[in-house]
Amino acid sequence: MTDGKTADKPSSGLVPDPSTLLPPDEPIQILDDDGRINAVDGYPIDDLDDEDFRALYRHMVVARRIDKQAINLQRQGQLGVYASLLGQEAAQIGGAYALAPQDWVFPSYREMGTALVRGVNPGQMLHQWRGTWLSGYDPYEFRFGLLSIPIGTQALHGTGFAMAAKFDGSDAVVMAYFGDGATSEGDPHEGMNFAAVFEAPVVFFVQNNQYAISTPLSEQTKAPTIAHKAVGYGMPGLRCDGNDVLASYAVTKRAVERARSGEGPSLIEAVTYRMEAHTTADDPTRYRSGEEMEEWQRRDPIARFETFMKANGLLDDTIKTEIDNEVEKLARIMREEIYEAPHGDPMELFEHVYVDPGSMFDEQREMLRRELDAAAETPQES
Ligand SMILES: Cc1ncc(C[n+]2csc(CCOP(=O)(O)OP(=O)(O)O)c2C)c(N)n1
Ligand SMILES: [Mg+2]
Repeated sequence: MTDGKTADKPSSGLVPDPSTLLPPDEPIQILDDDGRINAVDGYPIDDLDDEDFRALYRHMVVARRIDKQAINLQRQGQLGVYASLLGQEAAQIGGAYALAPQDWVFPSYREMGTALVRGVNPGQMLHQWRGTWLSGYDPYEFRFGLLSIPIGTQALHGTGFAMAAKFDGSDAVVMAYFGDGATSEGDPHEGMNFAAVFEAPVVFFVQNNQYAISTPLSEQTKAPTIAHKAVGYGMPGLRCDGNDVLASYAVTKRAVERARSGEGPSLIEAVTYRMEAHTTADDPTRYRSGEEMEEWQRRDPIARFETFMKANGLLDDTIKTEIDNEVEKLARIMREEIYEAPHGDPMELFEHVYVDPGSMFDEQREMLRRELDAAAETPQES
């Protein structure tokens, strides 16, 4: 290995000029609030044609409606819990649309929209929320890793995978998704640092939805923006209006192309808002105001894109029927998968954790077994 960029050396040794890494003053926006396209230098979308616009719209609307179905399944007692993507459709769909089939996604738990773009069966995704098993799909089939519930761990998985892809000479790019809250955790820090040093082909896609459960962004970080954190790692910080599907696409495409051409990782901050509760177990009225919700409702990602679609004659009955049919099909698949699925055995928690479990682990296992036995003997209220 002689070019200094390959496996035997971590990096090219080039130290970037920090001013080239800074995010733009304002998040990149291509589709304005009135649904008009304003071209932005360095973020072209001329590779998108009418079919792509239709596909982006269809994915967003289907994601929203499927998400609602998942919430309903939880309310019916079919799922233990579920984390909604409502409000984050543009960030997820636009970002994922910039990926190539050979690329890999390492998702957080909120990535139903990203999963749909990758072709994952949403019914199989729900097994993790039901507790049947870790997932129902084959990650290798869709190049979509398992949903990561521990915050930010997938940043490490993504970086490791990207480093391995580079060592193998593959042209695959990895997208690791996490939230604003996760940027305060150690795992994303280590993942981003390693990725920068090893010039790994990974894009860190942060959906800044303004909250980590009840903790607002203002209590999460003193950084000017999340994208500014990239400078400290030596990678570009990009920032987009995450409620603008075209900006999410163009900004991600730029980062993906950079990674694929061997120039290393980037950090994207997609500025968006979680319109639903954190999960079905949360009550957001306890920590955010109705005015704030209304303010973000006005920036609804689907409404804005719909204005663009209508203005350009792209929204006809054919696409509406296509969407209705797809939603009906996916909702049926979700119900069929989940209604018949067994509940997982809680004792499986202890399997596949340690090669050599140790005594404390054994004690915990026995404690849970005793609790389950006691619960089984206690008559249930009907
Ligand atoms: C390591 C770890 N610590 C704490 C939690 C509990 N927890 C679940 S979600 C969450 C907030 C995450 O917020 P953010 O990263 O902004 O993602 P969002 O849920 O907003 O998409 C926390 C603290 C966890 N799952 N894992
Ligand atoms: Mg968040």
